[in-house]
Amino acid sequence: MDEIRIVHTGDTHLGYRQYHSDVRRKDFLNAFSTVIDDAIDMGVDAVVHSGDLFDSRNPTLDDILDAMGLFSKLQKAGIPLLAIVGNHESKQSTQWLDLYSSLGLVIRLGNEAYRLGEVALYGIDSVPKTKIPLFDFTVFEDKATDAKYNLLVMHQLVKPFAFGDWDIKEVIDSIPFDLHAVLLGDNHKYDITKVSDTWVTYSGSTERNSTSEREPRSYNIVAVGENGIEISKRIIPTREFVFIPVTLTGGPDNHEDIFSTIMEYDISEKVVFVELFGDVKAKLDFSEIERFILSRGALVPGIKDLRTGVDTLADPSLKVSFSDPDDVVKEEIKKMNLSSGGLLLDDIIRDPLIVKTRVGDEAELKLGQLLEKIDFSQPIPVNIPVISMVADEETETLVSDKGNVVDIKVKDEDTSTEYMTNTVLQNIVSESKDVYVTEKSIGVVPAESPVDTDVTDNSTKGEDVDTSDEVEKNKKKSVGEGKKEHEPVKPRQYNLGDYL
Ligand SMILES: [Mn+2]
Repeated sequence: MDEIRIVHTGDTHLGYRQYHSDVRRKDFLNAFSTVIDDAIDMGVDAVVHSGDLFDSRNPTLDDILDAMGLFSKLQKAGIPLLAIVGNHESKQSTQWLDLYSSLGLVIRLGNEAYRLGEVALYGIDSVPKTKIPLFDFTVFEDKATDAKYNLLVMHQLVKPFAFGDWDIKEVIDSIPFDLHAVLLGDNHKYDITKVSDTWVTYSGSTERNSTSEREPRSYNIVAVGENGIEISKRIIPTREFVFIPVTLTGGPDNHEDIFSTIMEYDISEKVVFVELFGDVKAKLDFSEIERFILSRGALVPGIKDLRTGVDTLADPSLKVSFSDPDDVVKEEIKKMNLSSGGLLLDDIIRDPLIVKTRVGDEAELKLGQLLEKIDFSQPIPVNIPVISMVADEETETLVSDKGNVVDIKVKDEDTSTEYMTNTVLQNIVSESKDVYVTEKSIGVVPAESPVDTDVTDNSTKGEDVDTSDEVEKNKKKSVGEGKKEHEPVKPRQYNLGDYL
């Protein structure tokens, strides 16, 4: 048979403005572009993309056009791009890949074989962790072809690799025909092994999505020929990350020690992290250190305070620093009166120990545990401090004749922040003649806040939690109800957010 050569890449995360840097966003595009150029130079038979094309399910128009530009290059070179959907760009039904597919730029892999000579390729889009046990392998029944080799593309964390949710052996054994290789995305770390004579490999991400991705980035070249399958790794040149360890000794001038250590490194145009160890009592001005790193020509300055016990020190001058906006965020979050579910999600998203690809699973797990503790037969728990009501012309009260839904705009006197509350009155209230507001105000949303962490049952669907669409809908709903002031309003359904 003629040799078939395939470039296997994935986790390109186009549109990721890492460290809020537009240059980093460009880096992610450049890395993928390098892979595409290599594929064209090598004249391979296909490029396989194993998911997470975009960093977000809502990429910008620039991201969409950037991707289209790369895909057009491949198309002009006559190289098909075969792809599956990852967890990051996954939409409810129609996918971004469908847009490119309708333009003839991408072929979505699924349970129908895509043939390249003696090679048949199949794909399984990213499956949320909770749906893995329910996966229906019968969709692959009668889908075998006379191809000599079968390749499956997936976007999943699999065993026997670390953090695996799905045992790849189960997949190999359950597909009703022989698989010769499984080409994977999701784990950003290159890896390869053989499971029951089947190659199983991660190409790795094309750019560093976090400081934990220290190894050089890479893609795979899969060569399928008379002698079987050979998989080799190619390194992608990407922007350098420099880690500068500094052990503070308690000497008179900590900053000078740090600066002189930084001077020993070439950090020009690089992403630079100073890692602090040693004397926990050393007083430091992080913003000054960051300014110094930038003055030496670095692209991104960062400080990792790895001194043990630094968090437990009482000295506030150590805790508060300009360079640590997390502290400011914490303060602001306190003021937002988030529900316990909202706080939990916030914690997970900000936890530096939870890698981005795990956020969805972690949220699902922790919210699940929270849900198990809640007795839904009980009235909604009060977990929001009562905000004093201001009865002036700015206060709008909308009550139906039946009177069990009230939307009230209230003002927090301390902060003069306006809130819209969806206040559910208990039945006893609606049955009495006097309509009054109970203290069971729930789901308090700052009226002008662009960010919302109100948890609805939809947001527990797993993977990346993105409730922004939901928020918009809720806001519109509130406005809509406002217009029909005197029409009866339907009783508000409790949702999970009310309980969390
Ligand atoms: Mn990814």
